[in-house]
Amino acid sequence: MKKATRFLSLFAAVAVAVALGACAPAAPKVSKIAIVVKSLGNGFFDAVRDGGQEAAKELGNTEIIYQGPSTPTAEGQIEIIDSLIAQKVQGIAISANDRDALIPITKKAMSKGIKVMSFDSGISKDGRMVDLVPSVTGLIGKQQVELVSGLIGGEGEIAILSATSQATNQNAWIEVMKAELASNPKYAKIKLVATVYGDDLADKSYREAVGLFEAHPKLKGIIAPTTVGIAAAGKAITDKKLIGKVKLTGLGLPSEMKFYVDNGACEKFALWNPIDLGYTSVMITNALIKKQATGKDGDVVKAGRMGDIKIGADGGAVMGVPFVFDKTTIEKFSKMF
Ligand code: RAM
Repeated sequence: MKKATRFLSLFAAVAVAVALGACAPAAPKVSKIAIVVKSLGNGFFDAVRDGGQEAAKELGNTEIIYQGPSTPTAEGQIEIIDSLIAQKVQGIAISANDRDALIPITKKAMSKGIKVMSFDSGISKDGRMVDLVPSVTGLIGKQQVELVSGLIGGEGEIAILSATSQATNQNAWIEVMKAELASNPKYAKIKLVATVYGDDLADKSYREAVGLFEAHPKLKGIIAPTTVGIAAAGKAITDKKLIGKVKLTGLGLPSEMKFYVDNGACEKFALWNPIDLGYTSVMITNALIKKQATGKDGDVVKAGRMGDIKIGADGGAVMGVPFVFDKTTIEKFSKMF
């Protein structure tokens, strides 16, 4: 009898333990989201990473893996994605160095269930589920032309100092700039004399800027639609004592441009908030992972403090409107990004 009681209480204890085990919440599953950038060492992408980490913290159970090649090449990004597939990450948000070259590897990732989106610099539609642009491409391109025109008084020679020749984002903006210069009568007296590529490397961008001064002595303005390029051009204009002679605008980080706004090398430039861009990208990748969105036209992602992000045709999404910075606002924004 005693034996039977002991057996029963042991049985009851085991049953309770099993039941408790079944009810206990499963160990939290951590989503690994990789942010893959054009290249490391670029302050713009460091700010994107910070925004991504902020979103991950808010979401909980989310780990950010921040990676990029040392120079902005598609080959470097392909290697990274291959290793992310092996690491079994759940999502990848990438700023692409080439819109087409990455398609086979991102398709491979998606075939393994990894959710892939591009942001900033997109992959063509077959290679990702969503493509988030910081602002409407047409708006960015037109704003750049308007800025340079304002600085040079509506006439004279200008040049573009871009990032890499394969960059999806810069190439799309440049296409708009060229169309705007060719078609808008306001810009009839502005002549685009060269488009050069500094590859988002500070030293190469600096050399390209100096090359422009030498090749085009009548140059009045530079548009550098890259944060690396505009800062390098600011330094080149300063070093070569061309402040006031060659006007500079483009897309820059206030923290990197404050010096050149203060010394007059660059009176006005534009950008969006890269922290917001990283934050929004992680929110969208998370929504894809959690199957709250698939990237189809009409999907809406609840992106925390950025509100609702609407996915449109071909998985395209837009974040907001670019800000313009000048000496009245540079102080405040240079402390943020
Ligand atoms: C550089 C990169 C990035 C671009 C910014 C404006 O940091 O080329 O892709 O969006 O500039």
